[in-house]
Amino acid sequence: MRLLQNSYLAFLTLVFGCVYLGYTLAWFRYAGRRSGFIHRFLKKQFGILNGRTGVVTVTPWLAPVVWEDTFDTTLIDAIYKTQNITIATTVFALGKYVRFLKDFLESAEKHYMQGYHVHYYIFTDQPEAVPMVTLGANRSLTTLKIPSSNRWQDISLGRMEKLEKLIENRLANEVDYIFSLDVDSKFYGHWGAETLGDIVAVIHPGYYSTACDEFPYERRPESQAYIPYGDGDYYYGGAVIGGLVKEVHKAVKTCRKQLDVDKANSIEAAWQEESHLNRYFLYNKPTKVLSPEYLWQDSKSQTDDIKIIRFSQVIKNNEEVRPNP
Ligand code: UD2
Repeated sequence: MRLLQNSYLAFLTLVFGCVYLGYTLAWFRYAGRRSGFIHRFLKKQFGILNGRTGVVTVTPWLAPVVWEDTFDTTLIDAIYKTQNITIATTVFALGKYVRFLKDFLESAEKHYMQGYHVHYYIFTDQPEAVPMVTLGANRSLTTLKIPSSNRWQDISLGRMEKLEKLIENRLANEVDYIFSLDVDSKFYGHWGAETLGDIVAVIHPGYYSTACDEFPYERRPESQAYIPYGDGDYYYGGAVIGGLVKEVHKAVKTCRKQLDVDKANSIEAAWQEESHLNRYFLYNKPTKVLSPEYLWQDSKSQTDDIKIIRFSQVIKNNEEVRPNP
C-alpha cells in the first residue's frame, strides 16, 4: 500500500513539474518576444561613449569594419542562430594546392562559423586527394571536379566564372550566404556570424597602413580594372569575398565580364581578379568590411592593432607549388 502511495506521489510530482516547466518556458518566450528580454538577459551593458579605439571601426560610407572588441559574439549568435541560415563556403584547390586542404578544413572545423549550417564546395582537379576530415553537426562537403590550368593566374581569376555558375546552378535557392576563401590559409581564431552582411570585403594585410596612391590597383586605363591615382578607398584582398548569395553573384558576374573584356583585349590586370574586385568595390561599396584579423599572413608578425589573428595565409614556396613562375 505504502509503495502504491509513493509511486502515486512521484507520478503527481512529475506531472506538476512538467506543467510548471512548460509554463515557465512559455512565459520566458512570451516575455522575450514582448520586451527583448532575451537580448537584455544575454548582453552585458554596452556603452555608446566607449568603444574600440586606435582603429577605424566604420567606413566613410557607414559600413562597419569588424575588429575584436567591436561586437559581442553571444548577442550576434542570439540574432543569427534563430534564422536557421546556411553558409556556402567555396575553396579552390587545383594542382599542388590540394596539400593545403587538410589544414584549411581541420582549422575551419575548429573556428569557422561554429554552430551554423556550413556547406563546403571544394573545386579541384583531384577529387581523390580531398582529405577525409570529420565534419561537425550540420556541416557537409561537396567536391566538384574541374580542370586545372598551366597558369596559376588563370586558376585564380577563373574562380569568378566558377562561382557565378555555382550560384546560378545550385546555390541561388539553397543557401543564404556564401564565402569564397583562399585555400592556402588556416583559421587560428573565431570567425563567426559577425562577418555576415549583404556584401563583405576584407582589408588586405599587406596594405592596411599604406597610402592610397601606393595601393597595387591596376593603373593602366586599357584594363577594365583601372583605378586612377587619387581614387580608391581601401585595398581589398582577393582571398575573401562574402555576403548574400544574390550580392556575391552580382559581384563575381561583373568581375567575370570585365575579365572577359580584358582577355579579348589581351591585357591581364596587375593582380588578376583581385584588381577587378577592387574596382568593383570602389563603385559598389561593401556593406561590411573585415579587418586584417580576418586575413593575415603567417609571414607577418602580429602588430598591436591586431588583437587576434583569425585567418591567415600560410607560408608557401610559390616556385614549388605553382604550375608556372
Ligand atoms: C593573391 C590573393 C588571391 C588572388 C591572387 C590573384 C590574398 C591574400 N591573396 O594571392 O586571393 O586574388 O592574389 O593574383 O588576397 N590556386 C590553386 N592552384 C594554383 C594556384 C592557385 O588552387 O596552382 C587557387 C587557390 O585557391 C589559391 C588561390 O587560387 O588560394 C589564389 O592563388 P594564390 O594564393 O597563389 O595567389 P596569391 O598568393 O598571389
